[in-house]
Amino acid sequence: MAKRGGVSGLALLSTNVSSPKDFEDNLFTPDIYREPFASEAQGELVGSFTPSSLIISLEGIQLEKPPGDTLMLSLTSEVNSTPDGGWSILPNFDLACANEILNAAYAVRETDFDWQSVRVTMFTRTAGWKADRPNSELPYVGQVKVDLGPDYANVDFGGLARLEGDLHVFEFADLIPLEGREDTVVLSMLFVDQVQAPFIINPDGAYVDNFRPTYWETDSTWGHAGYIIYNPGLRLDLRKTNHLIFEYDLTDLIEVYDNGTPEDPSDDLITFKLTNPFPIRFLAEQHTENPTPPEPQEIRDVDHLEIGYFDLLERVVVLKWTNPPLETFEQVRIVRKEGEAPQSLEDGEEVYTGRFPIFQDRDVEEGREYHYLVVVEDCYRTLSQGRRIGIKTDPPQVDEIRLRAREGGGYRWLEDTLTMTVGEKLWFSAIGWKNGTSVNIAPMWEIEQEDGVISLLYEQGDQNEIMALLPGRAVLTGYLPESFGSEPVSLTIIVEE
Ligand SMILES: [Ca+2]
Repeated sequence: MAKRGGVSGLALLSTNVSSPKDFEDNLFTPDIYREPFASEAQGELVGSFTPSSLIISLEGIQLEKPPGDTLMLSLTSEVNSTPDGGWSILPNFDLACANEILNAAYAVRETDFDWQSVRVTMFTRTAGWKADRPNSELPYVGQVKVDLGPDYANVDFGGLARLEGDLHVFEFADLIPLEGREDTVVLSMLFVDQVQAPFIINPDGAYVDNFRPTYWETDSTWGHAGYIIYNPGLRLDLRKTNHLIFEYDLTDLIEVYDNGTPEDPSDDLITFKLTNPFPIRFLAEQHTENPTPPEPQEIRDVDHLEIGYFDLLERVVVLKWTNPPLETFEQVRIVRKEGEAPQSLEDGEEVYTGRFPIFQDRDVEEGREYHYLVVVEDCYRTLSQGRRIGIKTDPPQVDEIRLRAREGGGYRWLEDTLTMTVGEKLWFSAIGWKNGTSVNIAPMWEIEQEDGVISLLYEQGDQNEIMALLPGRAVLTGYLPESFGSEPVSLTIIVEE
């Protein structure tokens, strides 16, 4: 998905590039930057560095065309909280050497080859939460690792960096030379056919209300917090080229300026390169096999290994990690053992082999202790030492189930009695409460009624829709497994003519 110094996953591909045009030259001018870069008071450029890692959690890549036809390329992994979906577990990619390519062949339908927009959204900051209890989300990553050499051995750039061996580790967001980076965690890049010159909607990273991502869209506006950057010149013809390449050129991406004091490195300023902080391109190419394997490299383990336990529509343990940035990376292998950590690939049951940096283990039961060994294998069959992680599948604990429905721009709680009229529909959601904080839950739903007064869309889920069918009275009950510790919740529904 990216390249570093010209060597990348692109080496695996032919040179049959169909798009896009060059666009970088006039995108970023100093006047849109934060100080001191806006007034060009950063001093002299004293060094350019190529990061060894640039790690992001990818929210998604979407193809779009008029009129509002959208295709989400499935690069996320979902934990279902209704029968129709749930929330996403976002995969991490190290763009220094992510050799995943998007197989866009399934984006091709009969007489339907042209896509006029690509949107990519990524997280630029490591999120503050951890999966510290069941049914809570796994953290996001936005991180840059770079070797700045001995001159900066003890420089932390005003607390922005921490040291990991010889590497300086930064939050991705802290290197963006735009305003608002302290609070901005999301970056969206759009490549749109109708755009003639690149532009940024909100260089301060502010929340954009009623945002229309593409010009032809009429009714699907949405809000968006974070930077939104438009680039021109993309029309993908997927008749001959069925792989999308998301290329992030990391060469000399990190710049250091002397801040007007060349004798003192401790106050130097560090930033993504000011000529273009986001050298991202999309290419559509035809995949070909590479006849020559890369040179052997020292094997490395996965990074950012996380684990979570979910008990919503089904019980599942989710493992998430970042693949190491190795040209020789082949796959990750995972073995599982109950009660104690596996010592080798032979010590337990092999449950996963693959490149995608998320594994969902659905073969799990409540109240057990599962341990996993996560091993990297390269194309020479060399194995890493492996990293171990474990989890206890204790059920989520809930004091109370609460129901709420959207109303205006906010919510109203649904308590005791709800009055509806025949033909009305109402979306509602269920939230677990434990010690004053919310817990994600997917209750089972039952209706007590004489005739078909109401019906429900789902038998289970954290969201649901009530349809009022006939005048009368019904009682809706939502309940969780006994092990969650919660009483059922009931709502009386009166349907009027
Ligand atoms: Ca200086």
